[in-house]
Amino acid sequence: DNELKALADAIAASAQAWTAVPLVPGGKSGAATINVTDPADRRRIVGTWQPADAALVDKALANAVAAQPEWDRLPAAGRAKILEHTADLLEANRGELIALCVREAGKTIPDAIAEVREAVDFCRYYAAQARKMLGHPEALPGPTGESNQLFLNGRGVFAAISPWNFPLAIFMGQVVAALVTGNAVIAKPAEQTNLIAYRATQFLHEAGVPAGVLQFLPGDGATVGAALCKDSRIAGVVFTGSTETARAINRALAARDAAIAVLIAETGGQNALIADSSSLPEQVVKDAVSSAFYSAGQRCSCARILFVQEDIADKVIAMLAGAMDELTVGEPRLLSTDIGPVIDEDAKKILDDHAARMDREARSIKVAKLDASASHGTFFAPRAYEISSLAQLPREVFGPVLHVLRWKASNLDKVIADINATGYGLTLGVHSRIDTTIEQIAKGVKVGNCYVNRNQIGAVVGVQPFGGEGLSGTGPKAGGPHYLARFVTERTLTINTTAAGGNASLLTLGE
Ligand code: UN1
Repeated sequence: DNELKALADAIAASAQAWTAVPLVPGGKSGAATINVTDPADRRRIVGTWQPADAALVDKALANAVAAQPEWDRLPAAGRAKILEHTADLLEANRGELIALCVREAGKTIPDAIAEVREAVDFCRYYAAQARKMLGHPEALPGPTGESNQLFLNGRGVFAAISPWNFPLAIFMGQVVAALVTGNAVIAKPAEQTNLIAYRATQFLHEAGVPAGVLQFLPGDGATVGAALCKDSRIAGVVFTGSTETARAINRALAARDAAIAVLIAETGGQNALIADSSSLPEQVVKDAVSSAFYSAGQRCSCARILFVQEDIADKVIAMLAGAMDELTVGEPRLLSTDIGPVIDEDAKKILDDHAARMDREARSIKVAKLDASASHGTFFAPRAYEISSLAQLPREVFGPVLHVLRWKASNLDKVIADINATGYGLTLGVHSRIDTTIEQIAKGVKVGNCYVNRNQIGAVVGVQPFGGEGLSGTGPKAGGPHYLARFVTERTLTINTTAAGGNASLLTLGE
């Protein structure tokens, strides 16, 4: 607790203004700098950043193409070591990184601590995976007189397009996965959180990633993101963000007269929590509140729809309203705060519009109150509504809004079918103490992460591989054992080792 208090005081006292510029060897942007303001108080300047211009995008691509082969030839263990060194640097600088997550992204202190933890975990986990997977060529069994080996190499140049909601963790996860597998990376983070991404890039360089192998290219979607995706020098894109943007990236990649690129996309969700009448209402409410409202509902994993069985619905709804009265929504620098601001004006506007529509078309259960400290930022009060049909909802609403629906025991199949009909498949919460019901739901709903009798956020790297299907993404799961496989090419080497083949000795390519 003392450590937390010291951290909170340090954040409040930190008057540091951060600066971010493109990191492209031999190149410079001519664009004017842009101010970053604190989502919790728009009068506070956090720092400035300079966008890349079109000429710099071209320079970055040329640098990456030139730098990648040598990086790919390094033993995987060497690259893994650099990731581990990066993890140490993140830990050594966690105070600054936590302050940045609070000030630039509006994260609460617990969320900022978790963010740094997750970034460290990604570095260490992918380093370990790379050692296992890429450490040596895999010898494959074959007939006598023949040797067969499988070699894995980087694909080339990856664009890493990362979101603002996990500005350090997902940025790091994408970038280090692509790097450790032997790719060069051009990182284009969300415009709202360039300062954090810039510091993360600096730590990777300090740990030993060459400047041409990892370049930082901040800018808007059109000038930087779209320009990268339509360039034939890009071998793959790793993306987290909206389903709509993932589709646009896919179209741009497909339209190129070039090799077919890989797209690894982690997108939205329309996540449900199903509670039956055998569940514990206190636990349902506790988990619904943390899954729907914490982190200001700005996780793709958040619960958006609570399906509650009719017998316990009145009780759960009354308890939910009571629990929402206890939430403190305000200044994220204060340890007493549960929920901070939403990321920016645009996000708030979408949520305000959705709330106005729900106020007309649904039954309002509760609007949480804002703390006095919330008067100068982009805050949105958490809300719960009772709706009568999923058809009332737009696709993903990215903020602290929970929609409650009652269901009857005889209708469980329909609940499952309705959830599947959204087309998304990211997280699912199940609250029940009946094994057969849990099994029916867990087997019936097509989702990537199913959580039983707990909340449905905060997947742990290496323990709960994270990612969805359908409109929610391509897989493979981040923080899981198959993630790195999509970043590599595979080469099978078959040699005739009999006299007829000149008794060729075993070649080793790379390692
Ligand atoms: C996201 O919000 O884009 O499990 C994905 C969780 C996080 C979600 C990250 N790993 O809550």
